[in-house]
Amino acid sequence: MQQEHGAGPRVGVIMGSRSDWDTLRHASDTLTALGIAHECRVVSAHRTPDLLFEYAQQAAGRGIEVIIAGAGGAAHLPGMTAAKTRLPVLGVPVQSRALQGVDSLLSIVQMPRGIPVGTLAIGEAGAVNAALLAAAILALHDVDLAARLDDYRARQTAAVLADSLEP
Ligand code: RP5
Repeated sequence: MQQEHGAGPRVGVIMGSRSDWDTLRHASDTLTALGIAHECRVVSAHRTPDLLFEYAQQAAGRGIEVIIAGAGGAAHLPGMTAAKTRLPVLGVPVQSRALQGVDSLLSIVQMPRGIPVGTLAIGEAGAVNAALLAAAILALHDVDLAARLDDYRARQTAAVLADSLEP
C-alpha cells in the first residue's frame, strides 16, 4: 500500500559524538542519493541522556520511520534508543581507536531479548548498509522509493560487471 508522507525527515541519523560523523556521513550520503529526507544529530547516551530520551520518545510522532544510531566504544546509544521507541533502530558500530570497533560491535549486537537493534558492520560499510536497509524498510510502502532502490542496485551490479582488471 502506498502511504502518504510529509516533507519532514523520515529517517533519523543520530550519533554519540561529532567524532562519529566521519562514519555516519556515509549513511547520510546514501540516504541523499536515494532521495530520502533525513536529519543528522549528535545525541549521546552518556553525555546527553535526557536528550536521548526526548529524541527517542518524540521521533515517531514527528514522522520519523527508522532510526540509524551510530556509536563507538561502550556504544549504548542504539540500544537505549530502541528501549524508548517502537521504531526500527539500526545500529552502526563506529571503529574505535582502542579496540578497532569490536567493543562497539559487541555492545550494540548483544541486546537482551525483547528490545532488538538491527546491527550492521563496523564502520563505513555498516553506515552505507544501514541507509540501504532503512531504504528497504521504507520502500515496503513507497513504490517510488522502491524503484529508486532497484535502480541503485542495478547500477551497482552494472558497475561491477563493467569493471576490468586489465591495466
Ligand atoms: C561514544 O564515544 C561516541 O559514539 C564516540 O564513538 C566515542 C568517542 O567520543 P569522543 O570522545 O570522540 O567524543 O560516545
